[in-house]
Amino acid sequence: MGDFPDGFQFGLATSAYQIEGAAALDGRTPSVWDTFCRKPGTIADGSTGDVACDHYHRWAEDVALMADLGVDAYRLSVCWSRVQPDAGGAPNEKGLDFYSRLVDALLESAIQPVVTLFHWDLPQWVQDAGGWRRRDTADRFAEYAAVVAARLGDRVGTWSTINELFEHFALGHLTGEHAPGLTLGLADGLGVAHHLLLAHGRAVQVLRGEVDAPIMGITSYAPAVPSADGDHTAAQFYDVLQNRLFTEPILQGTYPDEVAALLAPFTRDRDLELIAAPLDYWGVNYYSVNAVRAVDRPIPLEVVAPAGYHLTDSGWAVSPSGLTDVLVGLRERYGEKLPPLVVSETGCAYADTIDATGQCHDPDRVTFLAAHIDAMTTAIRAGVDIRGFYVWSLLDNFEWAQGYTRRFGLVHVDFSTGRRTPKSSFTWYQSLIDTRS
Ligand code: IFM
Repeated sequence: MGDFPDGFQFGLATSAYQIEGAAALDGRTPSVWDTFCRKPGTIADGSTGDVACDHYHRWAEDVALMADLGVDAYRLSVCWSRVQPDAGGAPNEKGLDFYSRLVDALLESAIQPVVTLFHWDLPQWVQDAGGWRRRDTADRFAEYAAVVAARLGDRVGTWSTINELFEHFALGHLTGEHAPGLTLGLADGLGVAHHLLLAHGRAVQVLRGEVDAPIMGITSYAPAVPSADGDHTAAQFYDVLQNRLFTEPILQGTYPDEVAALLAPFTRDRDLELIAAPLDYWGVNYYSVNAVRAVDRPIPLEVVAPAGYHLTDSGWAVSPSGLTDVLVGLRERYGEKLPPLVVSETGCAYADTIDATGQCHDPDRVTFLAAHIDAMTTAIRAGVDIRGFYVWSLLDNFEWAQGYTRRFGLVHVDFSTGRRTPKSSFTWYQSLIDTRS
């Protein structure tokens, strides 16, 4: 088996709004992110995803890059408003054609397509009807899942429902840092959390009926440490919100005690049964450890960088051992209920530039990835069943509220020309995949 179990998959991840561009082409209508980016002060560099990496036009070049890299799998997301542009929900064939071509090209290059149905770009028409505050948005999501599954279901290798429910819930609906920019209190905001979970459950139900491929849930984890002595309660509550609020209902059909009463008004009979439908893989997105401090605001805590760590350009603390802790901790907490794991995202932002010889050297990213792969193999040796590792991301891309100011790619993108330049981390990952050690 070498350092990795047989069949272990190395991959890459991206998402639709962050790379596609072509925001008004072939019938696509705005998502909440198109709307949000247009509000002054929301995005650090005032940018939008209108063009992004122009992947909608350059997808063949991007697939060729991945083929050259040698990855086993590629995690992409589908843009809902490309597929169902209007409230009627009628499928948009041109939008579906794009993903169909992409999936075919991946398969021709022996790269398994891993398709996430929703990576935060809710159609504006769904938001206008109430978005995730409404329970029946889960029904709209199930209808959308059925449309995508009917078109791609014969070729997608693995399906995933919603990327990082916590971030979409918290940044989009509590703090307002992400689209749709809402600042709901916790009592209302937890309704959003429940409806996202319902949408996940409904999509799993639809996919089980339509496709014969494995399904993966994907959430993010960050160990939470108190920023100072008085912050223990805040850190514990943050741990509930990020690390348990979404995981416990999906994996064991219960809400954490700390928030169960607040969720009761939204929860109907059999909801939790639906949400806890069995999965084939559990995706772990991991970037850092967080320090948490108590603040006197409606959401009474905030995340800060912990002292004593190297920070990436995002200000996130680099802690490979935190990944081992998360992976081993999941196995310890959920035991038999935990499906095989996949590290479905990790990566780092650094200010990578093209040098005078036209090269892009990113030694900090190589160090980061090597250390995190090492941390994952420590968990494998401790007996955790881990089946894959996906780097975030193939390309430098639109990093949400940070716009184009954070570069996460193995491939540098010149956003004025679209030109792609593989970085030294690309060559390093290529060699790792080739030698599998
Ligand atoms: O860019 C994001 C991605 O969309 C979700 N996971 C974290 C990445 C880095 O912030």
